[in-house]
Amino acid sequence: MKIARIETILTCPDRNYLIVKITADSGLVGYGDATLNGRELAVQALIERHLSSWLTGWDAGAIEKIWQSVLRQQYWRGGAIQMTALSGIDMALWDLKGKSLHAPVYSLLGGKSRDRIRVYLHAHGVNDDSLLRRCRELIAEGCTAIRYSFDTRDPARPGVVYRQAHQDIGAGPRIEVSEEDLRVIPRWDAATYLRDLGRVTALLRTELGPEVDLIHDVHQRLSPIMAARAARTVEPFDLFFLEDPVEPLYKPGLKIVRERSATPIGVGELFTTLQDCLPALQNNWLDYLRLDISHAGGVTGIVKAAAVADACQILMALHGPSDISPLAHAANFHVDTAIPNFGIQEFIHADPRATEVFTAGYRYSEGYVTLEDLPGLGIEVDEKAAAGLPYAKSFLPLLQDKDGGVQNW
Ligand code: KDG
Ligand code: MG
Repeated sequence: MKIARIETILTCPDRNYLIVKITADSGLVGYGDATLNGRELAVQALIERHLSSWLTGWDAGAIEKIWQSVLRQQYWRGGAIQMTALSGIDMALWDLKGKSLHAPVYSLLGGKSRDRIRVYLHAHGVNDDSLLRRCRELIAEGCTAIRYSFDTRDPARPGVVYRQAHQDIGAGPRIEVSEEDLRVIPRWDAATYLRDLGRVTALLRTELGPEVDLIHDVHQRLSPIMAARAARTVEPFDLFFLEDPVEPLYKPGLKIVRERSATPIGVGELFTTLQDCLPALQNNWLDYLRLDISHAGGVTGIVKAAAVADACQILMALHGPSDISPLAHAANFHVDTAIPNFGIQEFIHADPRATEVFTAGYRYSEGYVTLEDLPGLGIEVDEKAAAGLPYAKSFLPLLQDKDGGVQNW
């Protein structure tokens, strides 16, 4: 089975997704997700203008060889744009292989380690009451793990609140902004946030009881010592994990957090290679590795990283935000089904418009996702519907401190 064509489909069923479509000489088609939120056009150009004609004619079944070739031929190692292109191609090749063998991808990865996948959902509140209400709604429908977020008051400007960018579908504005809105940079204050974090976490634990697993994403904003304080502050309230407490490019920052608190730590959505993860894995500076399957080498890259994490007794909690398509969510679930060291999976329900483009290859019910037993990744793409929903330029936001200094959003 040879690669006859590699194409991309850029579509916006409510948010932008870049789909890789690989057609084999037999006519069989495989789909992958190469979405890099806010940089979709760069990845599309890389695939269409640098990679697709070169890879035409290759043996579509030789996934590892293609993976290594794309990685090494570019010479300029790693980086989110290149690794996203590789991830989308890899995912489409696994989809194609599964379809050609009439086998779900998980069965090609060693088969089922589990029958269903435990997921966590997002709850955002603009105030304590609305957050509690949202958490209770999720719990009532069977959810057992919740990632909570909240808005933070601006102490320098009475009445002004930093509206935390979040992904709780239906609970307000999404994380992406227009170019115009990107010029208005919100302000955020670390000390106020830390106080809120302690208060809100205590409230949730008291009101929701000991059973529900709680997760909070710091989104890389704190200095190592402030992050250590955050981890200690939430320690009595028994978090499932505290996510991205520090800037992940500087990995020893995690050591400072680790040495000062027993709050479990989840990190990894900004790592694009196994080598990025190694210092944190080898030193056990984290408990949950949260790689993104569309940015860290696709199914091939994630399975390799999971094996190394397993050797270090670290569990996988793959990134499953709103900005990956149902194809990448499905790829996550196939890996989650097969690997031994599964911890939990982040999950966001697709916007109803996405269901016009992607068929459903998995089902969510009461805190768990179950894969349908379909060949490949199990998701089909309605290309006509995708073409009717064209790309809409959007950006990830920016944040500044009280004094105007640039901050991670
Ligand atoms: O595009 C950026 C999002 O993927 C990211 O902000 C989501 O941090 C995130 C998470 O944990 O889901
Ligand atoms: Mg995150």
